[in-house]
Order: sequence, then C-alpha cells, then structure tokens
Amino acid sequence: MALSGGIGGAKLALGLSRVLAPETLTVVANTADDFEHLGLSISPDIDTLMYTLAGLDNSETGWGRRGETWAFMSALAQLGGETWFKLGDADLAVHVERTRRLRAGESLSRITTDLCQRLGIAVRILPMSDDPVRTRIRTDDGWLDFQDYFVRYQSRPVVREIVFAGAAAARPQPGLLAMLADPDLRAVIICPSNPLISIDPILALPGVRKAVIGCRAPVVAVSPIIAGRAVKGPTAKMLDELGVVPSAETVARRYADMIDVFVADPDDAALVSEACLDVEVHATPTLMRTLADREHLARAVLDAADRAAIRQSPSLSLDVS
Ligand code: FO1
Repeated sequence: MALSGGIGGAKLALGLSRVLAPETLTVVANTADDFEHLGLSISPDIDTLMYTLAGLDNSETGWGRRGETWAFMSALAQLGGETWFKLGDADLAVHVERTRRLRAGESLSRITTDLCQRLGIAVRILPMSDDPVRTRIRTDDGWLDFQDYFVRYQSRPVVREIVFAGAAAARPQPGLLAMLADPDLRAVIICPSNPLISIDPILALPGVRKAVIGCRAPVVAVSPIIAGRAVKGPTAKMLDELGVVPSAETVARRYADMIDVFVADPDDAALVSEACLDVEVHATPTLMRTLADREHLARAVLDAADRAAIRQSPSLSLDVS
C-alpha cells in the first residue's frame, strides 16, 4: 500500500505498478486538495494518480492530461469566467462526470474505482476518505483555500498555519484501515509527496496515524527533499516558513515515530543517519526523471521493506539438516 499526494507520489506509484503485479498495489490518495470550482467537484491528486497510472499524464506540468486542447478555457475566458485553474477539454470530462455521479449520491471511492476501470488502470486508487476534508492555509493575508494558495497565488503567500478542515469528522476509507490491519500486507510506502499538505491530511484522519504506527508491515518513507530542495512544489518553502529546516532530516524526524526505513539521496542519507533517529536509513538516488528511475526507486523501496520485515520477524530458524 502506498500513501500519495499528487505529482511526486504518482511517479513512485507508477514505478511500483511496474515492478509489482499492479492489482496487488493500492494507492491511498490525498483528497484534501479537492475543491469546488465552476460548479465542479475537482480531485487533483486522484486525477494526477489516474492519469499517471494510465499513461495519460502531462509530464511537463505533472497535472492534467497530455495532448490537451483548450477550447473550453478560451470560450470561458471570452465569457469572463474564472480561468486561473486550467481545465483542459479532456480533463473537463472527468470533472463533469465525477460531479454528476457525486450529485447522484455515489461515493468518491465508487466513482474512482469505475473511472480507473474505464481508463484501464489495474492499480487500485483509494481516496483517503469519502467525506470532505479541505486543506486551508493561514497566510499573512488571511486564510486561503488550498488551490487558491497553490495555483491562484502560486504558493507565494507566506504560510503561518495549515489545517485540514473536516478531518476530525471524516471517516477514513474502510479499506485503508483494513489494509493496515492485514497481517499479509507487504509494506506501507509513504511516497515522496509534500508531507505537510499531501501525507499529513491522510494521517490526520481519525485512527490512521495510530494504525500506521501499529501496523505489522514495514513502513518505508521516501524523502521528498533532495539537498534541501523539494523536487517540485513548495515543500521546502512551506517548511521554512513554518520555522523548520527544509531538509530530508526534518522530514525523517516528522515520520520517525511511525516508519522503519527512510529512503533518501546518498548525501541526505548520511545527514539523516548522523541524526540517530532510530530509523534505518537507506541511501539511493530518489530523483525520478525517467521511467527506469521510477522502477529503480520502487525496487529499492520494496527491498528495504522486505529487509526490514526479515529483521522484525521472529528469527527464521532455517532447517539446514
Ligand atoms: N496546477 C497549477 O499550478 N495550475 C493549474 O492551472 C492547475 C490545474 C489543474 C487542473 C486539474 C488538476 O487535477 C490539477 C491541476 N493543477 C494545476 C495541479 C493541482 O493544483 C495540484 O496537482 C494539486 O492540488 C497539488 O498536488
């Protein structure tokens, strides 16, 4: 099982889907980035995962579909509509169909399962909850909804506080808690997504953090920061503005109480090891430029998990007679 936000997490999810039998992989998707826009219910992290796993993703932007046309957006602009959040014509079909089915009373997880089947995706994408959870950012100019902060204001406002409105009342996806309690689960992989806005919302759901800590399966986290810089997005800037050093070590400390292994780039891994965090540190290149990089990192993560499982299991007395 993998916990993932959008762009960084989706790359590793793709790598995992190619080194595992894809139907054995469940990716739990952050939904706290979701929002209502132009009367549509939009789930960016689910869609980034869907498009990436279906090979339909736009690799330049990391979101939306490749080969998009923009007739809807240009017509909307003529009408004076809001165009700061770009919706391509084919992408729009997902938002319109998801909105129609949500309004008809279907759950987000049911809709997601069906959309994945129609897009030929064998991996299971599971929204973290079917109840609404919304990231809100307190900045020096007041509170902002997440997409206003992230897209409309391009993550420029200074972040003073992050809250996940609705998390305390939201029910974690039943499948999520069941997997964490499953004795046959191979590993829990925390993808290299932004810990503050993509992983924390999942862990903020009632009982999830405790279930990850109590999980028998090894928990492996991949650093989203390389040499003090986030690979993409505002992770480092947000950490810095919240008064913590934007480093792989900071991320390892945030996860230390619930992970067995922290996977980071060699230079960062050395620093994290010196921090003596009672977490095994595995050094491997974590920047995923190519498909081979995604598969390499996926294999490294799974090997680290399997080694941790062997270390944790009762000593295997090999019958050598
Ligand atoms: N991000 C942008 O920076 N600009 C956009 O216009 C934009 C449109 C968009 C449309 C659909 C979608 O699923 C994602 C989109 N994103 C856009 C990315 C989105 O804000 C982020 O992927 C997540 O919210 C953070 O991971």
